[in-house]
Amino acid sequence: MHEPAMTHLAASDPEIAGLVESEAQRQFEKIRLIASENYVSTAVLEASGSVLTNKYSEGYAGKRYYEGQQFIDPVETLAIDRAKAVFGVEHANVQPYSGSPANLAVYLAFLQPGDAVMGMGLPSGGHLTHGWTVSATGRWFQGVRYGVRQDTGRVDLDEVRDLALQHRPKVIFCGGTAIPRTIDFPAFAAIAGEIDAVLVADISHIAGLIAGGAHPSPVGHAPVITTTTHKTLRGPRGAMIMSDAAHASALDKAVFPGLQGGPHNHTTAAIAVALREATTPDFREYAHRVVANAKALAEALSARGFDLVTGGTDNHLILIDLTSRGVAGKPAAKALDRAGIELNYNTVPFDPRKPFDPSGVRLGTAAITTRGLQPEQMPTLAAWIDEAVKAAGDDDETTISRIAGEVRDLMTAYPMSGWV
Ligand code: DSN
Repeated sequence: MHEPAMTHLAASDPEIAGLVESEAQRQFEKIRLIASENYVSTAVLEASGSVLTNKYSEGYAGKRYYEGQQFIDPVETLAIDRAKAVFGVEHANVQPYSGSPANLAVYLAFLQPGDAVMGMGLPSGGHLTHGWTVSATGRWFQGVRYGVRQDTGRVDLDEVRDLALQHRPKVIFCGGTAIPRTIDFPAFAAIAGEIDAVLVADISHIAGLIAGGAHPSPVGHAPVITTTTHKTLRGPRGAMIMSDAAHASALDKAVFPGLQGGPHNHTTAAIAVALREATTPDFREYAHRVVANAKALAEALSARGFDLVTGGTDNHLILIDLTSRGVAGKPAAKALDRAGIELNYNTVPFDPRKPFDPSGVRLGTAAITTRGLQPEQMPTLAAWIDEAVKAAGDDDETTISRIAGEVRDLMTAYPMSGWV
């Protein structure tokens, strides 16, 4: 059952309580390979569900537009100080509601509508808010998009430099949502330096790996860093913007009053708790095991003939091109979900199919590592994925149900925060 227990919710709204309870059980029983998801600690859950949700506090510590900030100011200050210590930055803003608003604040701070902004194209692994066509960032700004090399699946830094020199964007984003390889922050910084652009490292996916020393840090290369707090960093749904001192004021003004009203104080407290957890030796070990699990899973999938974009992974994320298996990403993802293995269908670079029915699936090991799975278990996961993808092509529901039972047997042996 859900922990903390939801006795009041069950009494006042059994319908919602029942759905929350069922979702908690679903999370407990499944192998969660969605690369952007994780399980927070019970301490983070408690902070998220606290009375801090009742308080308005537009402004910043010591300069608010509402009274009664005696305890909110220290909560936000602790979150800021911990972010600065964990990532080694001069400034942190912990108020953005999520990753997209954090990135929008960057536009407001440094660009005028119509200005050029450069980021990785969505089909290559970038994010909507890095100037992609359908996003406000691509409609109101001139989006310049770099991709990956067709032969390697990796960022083509020569193309990045050529496009930068040609379009002279004021802001360059590096990072994205489906990048299985280490981001070369110094190389991006050198290109941004040539045209005097602000380099923004969106580390949403890899923030926990950076905090735990399992991925190089952008600090010292990117003067502005945006991140969500709920992926590998294992905090609540939220975001932060970090920067050098020179960009602090522009970014703070862009977040409030530029884009947002009152910060979500319960989320700020939960971010502070997660950042404290990220300083522990356990978290360091966790970050390295996330990568070890991803490498072991990538190896086991390759051995079974799966085509991995870039041939493997350096981080928590694996992108599979299913073209050679004769099954598209969406039916494969749906069959895997029925088999108890949760992931998302995803475009692969140069995908001839549409984003809503693409050729690939995306996997990540942050959540299963939190549950305690180890590299030795990855061949078993790869075998289940292999069987389920085959079964998807053969409409073989018997195999899918058998795997679902085996997955449940495995996962219910591993504790989950939020479930007892
Ligand atoms: N939805 C996030 C992800 O899954 O990577 C990006 O916004």
